[in-house]
Amino acid sequence: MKKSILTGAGLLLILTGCTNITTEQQSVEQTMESGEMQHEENMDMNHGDMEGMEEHMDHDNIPPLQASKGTQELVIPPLLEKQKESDFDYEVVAQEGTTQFFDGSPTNTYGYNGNLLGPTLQLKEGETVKVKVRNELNEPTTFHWHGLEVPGTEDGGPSDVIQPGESKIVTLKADQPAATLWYHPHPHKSTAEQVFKGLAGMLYVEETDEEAPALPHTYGVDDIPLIFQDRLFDENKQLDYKNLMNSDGTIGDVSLVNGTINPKLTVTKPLMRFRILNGANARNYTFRLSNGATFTQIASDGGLLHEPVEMDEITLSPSERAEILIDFSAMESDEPIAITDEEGNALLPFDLDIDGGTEEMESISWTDDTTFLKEEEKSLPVSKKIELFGMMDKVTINGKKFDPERIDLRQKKGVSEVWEVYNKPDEMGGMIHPFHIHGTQFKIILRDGREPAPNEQGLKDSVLIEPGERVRLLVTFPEEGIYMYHCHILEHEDNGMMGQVEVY
Ligand SMILES: [Cu+2]
Repeated sequence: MKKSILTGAGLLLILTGCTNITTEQQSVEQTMESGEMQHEENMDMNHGDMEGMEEHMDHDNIPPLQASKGTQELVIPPLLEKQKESDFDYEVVAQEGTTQFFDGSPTNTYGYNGNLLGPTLQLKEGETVKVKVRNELNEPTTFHWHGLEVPGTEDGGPSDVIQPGESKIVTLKADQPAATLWYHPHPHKSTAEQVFKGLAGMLYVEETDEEAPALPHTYGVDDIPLIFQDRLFDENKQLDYKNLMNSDGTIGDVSLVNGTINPKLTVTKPLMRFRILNGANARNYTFRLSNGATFTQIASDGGLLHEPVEMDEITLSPSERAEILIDFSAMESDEPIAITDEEGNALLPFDLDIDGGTEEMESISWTDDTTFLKEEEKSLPVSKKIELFGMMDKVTINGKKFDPERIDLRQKKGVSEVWEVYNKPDEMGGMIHPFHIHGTQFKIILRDGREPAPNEQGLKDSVLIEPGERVRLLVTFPEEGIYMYHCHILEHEDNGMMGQVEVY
């Protein structure tokens, strides 16, 4: 069978490619000191004296998303084309534009190389490219490559500001397994607004190993990016962030997929691969299929899972990704099928128009002889403790708010350490914080003392942490530099729920 695939050395390499483990007791102890909790001091929250509590979103009462009417074919972001005869390979321009979401009322939006969102940038595993980034906005921005393990100088964090009208060339080396990553702005205190207005794009690291599983990979045909976002529009159909924003995370009732309102997707192949990004500022999504069918998750944030996992739903917090396969061959074309949210609202209805094809779900499998985590990785001591706490503008990490002048943690390049991240509940129970670390793809060792679910046994750069939950991560930085770690509720990030780790 053409598509039959089994593992081989390629995948094994991917899954074991995780650096040398050295405990380095001395540096660990130093780190413990510098990362020490200070939560009881200045920033600890007393709800009695919190201002603006009434604005705090009741997180059990999230405004529901409107179901898609299925009136527009899903927009597939174009592939970013390589420059010819130029001293850089790609150009990404942040610019203003307008988008026609509603009849007769154009909405002012931001986009990369266009009006809304951005083109998909494809890098091959191991490839090095030069990307010219240019800021045509009327405000400063940065270009952050989320999930890409590049040196701190290329990472596009808040210190790497590109002023209006300016540009620079960054060098991106995709020295990591094939994965679905993304890019977005990261300017301090305006990330949420710039993403809300439309800045985000997909960044793929593409498989080059011929031994690797032969997954559907025809872009826009059987390999589809899906950027899920919710948006709130004002009465003039504008994304007036300053008036619409909620400091605890701006949540809207309008569902966009790849920037398309009321989308549907015409499916032409029996076996489809979807690369799902939760690109929302703050909303968590749980995705299901409307007909109750299962699907197969094949990848998490940083690449293929240890093995494919059959799922009937998947939850993604902001910035998390999942690649899934849906087998449409057994589904009736007259039965309505959609990707829904947890309320059953159809976010992406499918029209089946399958032209045949030979792909079979059964042929897509792989097994791996190695364990997801080695014994010596599991038994490493915790060397960095992170405590997430607060809500609205009172959010902190280890009792502190972001200070660009302060290095919070230090870690040696190539040395694995265990970060324990605790989401400290408050009197109201607390809320989910998606925790993201730049410059690394980590593994989840334990969730509250338990092994991670099979669909989290893969590389991750963002992790959903429930209130009261304690998550242990095996973190290794392959490059040097200063990297952010932060809550990926973008308003929390802008409110200072962010720290810096220096990798040396
Ligand atoms: Cu948060």
